[in-house]
Amino acid sequence: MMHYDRLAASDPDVRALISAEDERQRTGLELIPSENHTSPAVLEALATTFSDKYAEGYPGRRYYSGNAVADKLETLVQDRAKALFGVPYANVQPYSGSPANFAVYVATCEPGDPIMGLDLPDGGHLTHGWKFSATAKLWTSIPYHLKPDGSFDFDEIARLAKEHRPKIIWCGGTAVPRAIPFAEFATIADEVGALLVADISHIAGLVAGGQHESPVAHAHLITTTTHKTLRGPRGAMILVTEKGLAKDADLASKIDKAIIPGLQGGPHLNTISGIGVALHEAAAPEFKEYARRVVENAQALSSSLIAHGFTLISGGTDNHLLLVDLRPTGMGRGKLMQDALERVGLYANMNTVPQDPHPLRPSGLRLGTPAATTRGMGPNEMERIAEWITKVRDHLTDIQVPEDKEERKAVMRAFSDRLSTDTFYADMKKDVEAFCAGFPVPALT
Ligand code: DSN
Repeated sequence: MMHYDRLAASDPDVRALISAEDERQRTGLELIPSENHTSPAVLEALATTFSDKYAEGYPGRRYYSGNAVADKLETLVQDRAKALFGVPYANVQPYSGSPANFAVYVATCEPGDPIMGLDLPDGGHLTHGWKFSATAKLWTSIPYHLKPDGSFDFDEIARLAKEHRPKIIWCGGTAVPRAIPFAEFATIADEVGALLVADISHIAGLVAGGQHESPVAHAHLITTTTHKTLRGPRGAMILVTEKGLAKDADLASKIDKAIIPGLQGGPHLNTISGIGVALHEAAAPEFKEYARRVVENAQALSSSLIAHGFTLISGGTDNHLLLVDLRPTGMGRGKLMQDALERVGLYANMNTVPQDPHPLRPSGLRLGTPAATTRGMGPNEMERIAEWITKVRDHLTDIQVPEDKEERKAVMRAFSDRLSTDTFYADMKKDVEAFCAGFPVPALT
């Protein structure tokens, strides 16, 4: 448990908000698949004097003095990343996933070049060329899709790749419950001369823990955030594979230059030290067991929800996340479920379902098990969670989300009022709190 005595004396307002967030996390349950709880060691590494230091450049070639220690730190973290993922090069400076993905474009594309990625409503990321992202304004985005059964439509991907000859094909996403078939993507990318970039932000911890195939043999570049299944601080890395260097011997140097001076200034050394701690933890044998249990729990949660009558995109999961299709009970119900679950302390997020016509009022609910597994929960707890989600769904059956904007606003206002007055939610919140007390958040013990 961190005590923050000096912070409390200096700034009671911020201290109080940190306490409130600690309390929210302790008494509720993070089911958002992109979230996790870091170890106390990772959190301690974030709050150090490394936060005070500028280190623009790379080890041995900085633009500021006083970086002998920073050089050792960054080299250590690069080496850990290379060893964990089996790659010859790692850049550990990206501030987060979107800047990492932008750096890949800047390093490898000219403005306007064609690029391909999974369409956002089908589970792709904003930076894979979503039409409202700058990536689709600066480059020519050709989105590909999932089939109705939730699998990748490789006929479409191959057809679009041959037609448009993209510079980059992204594989990976933010709401893909099934394994990414890297070899199939590589066959298509190689045929058209594209760079295959695997964005493994969601599954990096599963790759490190042996629960998902590694993209290393297939992709030229790999990007990943460090705070999802990998359980580190918020940050990101770009990895270049042997295959990438064989295609372009300058690829690593192009990535370095895209990060700085291309897009970023000084790296956040405290974050880099936290990433180093997380990589060290992910290399330990216990992490393999953690990754195995994340998937086991996601599959247990899937089976329980299906048994309670829910429909899942693709019918289940191979990884840490599941995507509930709420359309059988009405369109646009993602926010209803998200807000009702939040009210009882279960944090999930509304999400589009494949080809969802309304990304801003989506019809899916995204759930994941990385954080619950970190707290020590197992399949029995997943059954309990599925029961609560089912009760919330059944309690909402009298509400439908209207197409008309004004009617919809009125319905959502009434729903919001009901969340604060209906004792159903207050009672369930107490049950969730009692349940969570048995599964401490590691940094809060
Ligand atoms: N926001 C991340 C997620 O929740 O998946 C992706 O950037």
